[in-house]
Amino acid sequence: MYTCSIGVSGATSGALGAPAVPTTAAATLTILPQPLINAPATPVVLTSPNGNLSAQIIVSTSNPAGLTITVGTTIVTPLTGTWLSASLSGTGSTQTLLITANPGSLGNGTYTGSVTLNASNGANFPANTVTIPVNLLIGPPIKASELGVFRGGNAFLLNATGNNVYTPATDLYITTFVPPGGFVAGDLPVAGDWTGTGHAKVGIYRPSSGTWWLDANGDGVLDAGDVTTQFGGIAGDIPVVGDWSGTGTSKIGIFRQGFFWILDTNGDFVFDNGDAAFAFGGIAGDKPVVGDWTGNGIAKVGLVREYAPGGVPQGNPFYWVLDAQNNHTSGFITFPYGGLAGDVFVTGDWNATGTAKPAVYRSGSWIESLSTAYTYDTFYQYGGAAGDVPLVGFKGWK
Ligand SMILES: [Ca+2]
Ligand SMILES: [Ca+2]
Repeated sequence: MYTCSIGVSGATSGALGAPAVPTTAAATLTILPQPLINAPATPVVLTSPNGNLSAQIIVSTSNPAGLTITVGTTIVTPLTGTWLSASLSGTGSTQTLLITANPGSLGNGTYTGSVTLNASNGANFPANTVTIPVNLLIGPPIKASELGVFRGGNAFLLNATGNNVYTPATDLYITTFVPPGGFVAGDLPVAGDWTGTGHAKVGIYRPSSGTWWLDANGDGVLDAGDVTTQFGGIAGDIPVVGDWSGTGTSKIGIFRQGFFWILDTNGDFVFDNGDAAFAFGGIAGDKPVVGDWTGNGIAKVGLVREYAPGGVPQGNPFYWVLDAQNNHTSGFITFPYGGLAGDVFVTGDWNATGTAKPAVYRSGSWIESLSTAYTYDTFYQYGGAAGDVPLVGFKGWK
């Protein structure tokens, strides 16, 4: 509060010449604390057609002067006119801002806009403003993972129609992707979107030499457009495939000696600077699994573990430990799933939600979880011939 006084005085007043009487008037200027809007100004990312098209933000106001204020919103959508909307609900010092995108017929791309919060007590007494950027990402639909098996040690049977049943007319049966000199016992199938075209292609890992042959150009034969590389090769190395860096292509890796992960993070198919090597695991019998557990586009590691009281494992693996935070040390997702003798642990985005879910492959039955509740939800029969090795086509086979 500021105070002052205004003095009025003069020598004479009017024609009569009477002396003026000085007077003083008090004046008071009161500056009240400004009302404040508190809300995070971090960008809101909305995605279509898979993902979230709305977001809720808590908006609080501090109003030390006790004025009546109303929070309003101003919406800016520079690239188009109508895809972004916002509304406030609640009253008092805490309200909820709902930001919603309506993609309509917008094409693939990134659209930017913003929502600005403003407030006033209605008497020309504005609060601060908070501008929240909004990014709308529209991309191709996420495709569900599809089933497949590696059969007879030399052929890929792939459910390329995504219907989870064997369909002779439309499924892929690839017998022509063959390593130089032919298959040898122990060759393992791998699959990934080696080039980012939006579907998985096959490959082969040879444990005895650490050699990978990847059908990068997806034509079903090993030819000039493909990848041949060395990565791993120590006895016991288990091949893993995932998009370790979220760039949209599948990358190779190795799970070594039950605890050590070597991942080709930079995607050049050789181990070099820029790649990742870390410990995660270490109880005897740990089985590696990988997948995008959280839906942020980055594949992460996981294990399926045996019951191990006092560190002494016993029984079959059944207990999943997923490195959801991708820090290899904490914040794990854990749950039991499967666990019969012979279960093969696989993962996939079975229902195109954007996150990888578990399944067990059991003599040709695929027992899938369709949510991150990690419960048994459905099962399909695909493969099941003696010796079939399950193979998941992340993002489908074609
Ligand atoms: Ca090829
Ligand atoms: Ca590399």
